[in-house]
Amino acid sequence: MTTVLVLNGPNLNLLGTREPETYGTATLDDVEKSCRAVAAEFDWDLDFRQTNFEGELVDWIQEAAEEQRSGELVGVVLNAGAYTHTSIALADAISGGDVRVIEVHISNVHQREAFRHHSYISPVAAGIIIGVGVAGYPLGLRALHALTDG
Ligand code: CA2
Repeated sequence: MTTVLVLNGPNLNLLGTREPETYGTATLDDVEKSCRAVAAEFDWDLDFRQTNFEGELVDWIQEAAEEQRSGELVGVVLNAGAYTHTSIALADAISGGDVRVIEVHISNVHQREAFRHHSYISPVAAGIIIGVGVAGYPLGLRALHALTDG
C-alpha cells in the first residue's frame, strides 16, 4: 500500500490551544483526521507526525527519501514551522534525497513579519500551499495525488 507522510515541526502540537486568530481553533488531531479522510479516498496509508526537534525532521526526511525511492511513499506534506525560515539542513535533506514535498503553512506568512517571508523549503518543494488555514493539509495530499496520478 502507498503511504503518505505528513510532518509537522516545532510548536504545532499547540495548534488549537493558543493564538486562534493566527492559526484557528482546530487541533493537530483534527488536522490528522482531515488528512486521514483524504488518504482513504486515494487508498493511501497515512503516517502523521510532529516533532519539536530539527534533527528528527531531517531523519524523517532521509527515511522518506528511501521509501519514496522504493515506491512505498508518494511524498511528504511538510509544515516545518519556524524551521522553514532557518533550516538549511532540512532543505539539504529534501533536495539531497529528491523528496517530493508539498510545503504547507496555515497562516499567510507573507502578511506577517519579514523574517517569515523567506523559506529555505520553497526552492526545494514540489508545491506550496500557504494561508488557507488547516485546509492546506488535506489540499497538500490532493496536490501529491495530482502530481503523481493526475
Ligand atoms: O503558518 C504556519 O503554518 C507556520 O508554519 C507556523 C509556524 C510559524 O513559525 C511559521 O512562520 C508559519 C509556527 C507554528 C506554531 O504553532 C502554534 C500554534 C498554536 C499556538 C502556538 C503555536
